[in-house]
Amino acid sequence: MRVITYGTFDLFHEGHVRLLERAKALGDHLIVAVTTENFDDARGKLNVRQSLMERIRNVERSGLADEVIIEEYEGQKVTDIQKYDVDIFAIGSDWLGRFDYLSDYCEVVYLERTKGVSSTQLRDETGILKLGVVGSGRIAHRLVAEARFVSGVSVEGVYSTTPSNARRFADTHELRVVGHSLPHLLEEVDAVYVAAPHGTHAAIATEAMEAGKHVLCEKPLTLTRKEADELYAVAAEHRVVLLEAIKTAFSPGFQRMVAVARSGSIGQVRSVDGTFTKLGETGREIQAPDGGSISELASYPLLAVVKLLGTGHIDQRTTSVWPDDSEVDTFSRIDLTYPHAVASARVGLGVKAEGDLVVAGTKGYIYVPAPWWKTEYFEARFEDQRDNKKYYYKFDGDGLRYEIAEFASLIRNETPESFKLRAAESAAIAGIIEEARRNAVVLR
Ligand code: C2G
Repeated sequence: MRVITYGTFDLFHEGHVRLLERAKALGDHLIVAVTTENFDDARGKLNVRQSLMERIRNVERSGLADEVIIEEYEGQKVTDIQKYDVDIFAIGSDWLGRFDYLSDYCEVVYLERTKGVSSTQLRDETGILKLGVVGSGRIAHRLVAEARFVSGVSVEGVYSTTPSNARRFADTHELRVVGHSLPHLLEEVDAVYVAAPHGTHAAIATEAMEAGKHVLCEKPLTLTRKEADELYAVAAEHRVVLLEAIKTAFSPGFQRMVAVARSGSIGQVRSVDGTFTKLGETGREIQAPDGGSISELASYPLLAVVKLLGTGHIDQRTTSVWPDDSEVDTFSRIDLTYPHAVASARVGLGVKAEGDLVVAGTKGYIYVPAPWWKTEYFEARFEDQRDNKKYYYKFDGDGLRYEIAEFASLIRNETPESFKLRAAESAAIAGIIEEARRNAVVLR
């Protein structure tokens, strides 16, 4: 029986070894295909640290491969299986179901993956970041799914105030640790991702940082400016990374849009208008005390505002629509005045509008079509249309992989702050959100 398996095999660890052992045991000839940088880039895998040559060498050194080949393009698996006369395609169970299409060509086997990369010796040698998840809701699920596209990050465990939810979550994602308490989870990991209800972020993040753990915290970081400032102070004191998970901030397209706008190509920025609306929300998003259009969604347009105009606004006015039968505001407009510019953030839960972003300047404007917060494409437009320019970028999957990659590389490089979202910018956003929720003119 001829067996084939594929992978990046970056920072070669015991999970890889066991996978290769299991694959080899399925037959008598094992072919291991190692991905090229190019192919990893095309399939949205981030932060691969070792070169193709190093990764191949590690696979060879394991002594488990009878043959090593290179995977360099989409669709290659179909060709390889036929070309190498393969009987069994084997891959880790984190890909369950994803390669069923190959069963037209050979047997497809999903092998149990190794839960976590548990030896600390390994961590020190290879620099794999062990991550724990606090919370077990929809966004937490998405984060784990996206983390497999970030090399050097291993999601090890979960903690939830509802133990049965945590257990189910750990089963779904094959996690090693179900924390029976937050301190228990913290003992097992280097860093946590906080996806618990907004009102609990500050307490959880503080406890984690005081235990010396890095924190990636869902937006909104906090609902008050004071708590946000305190959290960044705790991070500085304990020399850990605290990053607010506003995914847009870390995506390649959005960063480039900000850079183009701030490079002066559209002149001086005079206004920023961003909209983000959603239909069909249920659960905490539309429940008191922490739900509502502002707390759920304003982080995104406010991110664009502070990145483009800074944190020095001189006036803020908010208008919220808050229907009598709703526990929360369902549509809000936050207007900000800067010394030489204005900004408007529009957000809605249960109201649908065009979700675009327009940055107006003295020489031209930037237009980012909906969904601008998953920036894949934008245009710089001018009076003379011949000067218009289109910019295209990648935004893979849900985009959470970009924030995970940034978080991991800040930790690895011992950089306390990301220029893509500075502490001062994140705290300013918390302040604007707090003010908007407190002092909105409310329409019923
Ligand atoms: N693996 C594992 N246990 C781990 C980590 C990884 O069993 N703790 C397995 C994966 O399931 C995969 C192999 O090791 O089968 C290689 O993993 P990666 O290097 O992360 O490569 P991957 O991104 O899974 O590549 O074409 C490439 C393939 O689609 C998969």
